[in-house]
Amino acid sequence: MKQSIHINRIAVLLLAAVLLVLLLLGWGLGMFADIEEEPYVSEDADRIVVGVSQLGSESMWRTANTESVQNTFTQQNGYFLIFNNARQKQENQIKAIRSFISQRVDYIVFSPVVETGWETVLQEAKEAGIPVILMDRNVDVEDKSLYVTCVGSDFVTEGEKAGHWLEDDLRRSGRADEDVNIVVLKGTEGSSSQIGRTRGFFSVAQDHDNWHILAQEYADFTSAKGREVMEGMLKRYSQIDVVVSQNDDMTFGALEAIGESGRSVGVNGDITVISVDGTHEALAMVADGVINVDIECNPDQGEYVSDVIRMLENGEQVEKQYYVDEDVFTIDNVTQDVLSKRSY
Ligand code: GYE
Repeated sequence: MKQSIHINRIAVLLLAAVLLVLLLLGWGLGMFADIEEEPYVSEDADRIVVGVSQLGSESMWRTANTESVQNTFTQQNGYFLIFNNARQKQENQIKAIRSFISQRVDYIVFSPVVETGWETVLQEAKEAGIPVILMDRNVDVEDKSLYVTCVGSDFVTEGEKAGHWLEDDLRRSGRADEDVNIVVLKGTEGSSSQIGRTRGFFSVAQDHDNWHILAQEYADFTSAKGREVMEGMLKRYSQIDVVVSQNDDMTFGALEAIGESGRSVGVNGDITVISVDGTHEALAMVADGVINVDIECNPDQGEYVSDVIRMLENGEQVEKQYYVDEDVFTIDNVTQDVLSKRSY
């Protein structure tokens, strides 16, 4: 009797020991799975894994750009998308890119919030053998081999288009030789779109001695900041003839500020409004004569990036820069058809 109790106890202890070993083993395997960081590998082995670092969600344009990425890099199209929103912080983008490298994605796509400061992390991607595709904005690096290609807009041309439209408009209205007071709302400091649009517009402005740039200030591509900056300008300058706003969201904010100041805008108003992007809401205002001109910036870049990836997959040579198609919209060409087709 005594002996059988003893044997039972040994059996229970043995069972407990076996269970403990099994438990530790399972935990250990789980840990290794974490270290490997490859949750997608087994089910998604033949999909192309793309890590996308989006810079933020500051504007309607950006929302449309994000949607374009998310609608393109889908399972049905053969992709596995890892998406990260950096909320306007370069350090968050660097972190996201490092995590893409450690997950060994097939491609890194990113929209750099500013142009400078990318060498180290891009070098890390290069050493890991992961091709980097820039989307929307560019980087300022000496070693161009740090990225494969850039798909985006020709920002200098956009700025020039704004300047040339103003030249034509002043000529048409017989004011080509009159003094013109201009204020400029600039996007995120140090971003390609801000730098290029400023350069383009100023290259035209410098040919006109009668164009006076009263002020040029950063308003971060947001409506709230556009409103704040415009309010300040309206307080400082009693005679503003033209507002050049580097995106639609800043324009919306500026229009609120101008409205409150009692001044009128647009085709029949005191202040000429030049905007950039061409979102649905802004084009509706162009059609209503509130915004004089909107220089289109095309956010539908997902497909373009996907085309580049397909070319790389086929071993084809790609160009260093691809520009998307873009138009200029005034009251003369924003038709109902244009408005109904504009999805963003
Ligand atoms: O115009 C603006 C956005 O870089 C082209 O960034 C992009 C710009 C766009 O927030 O609305």
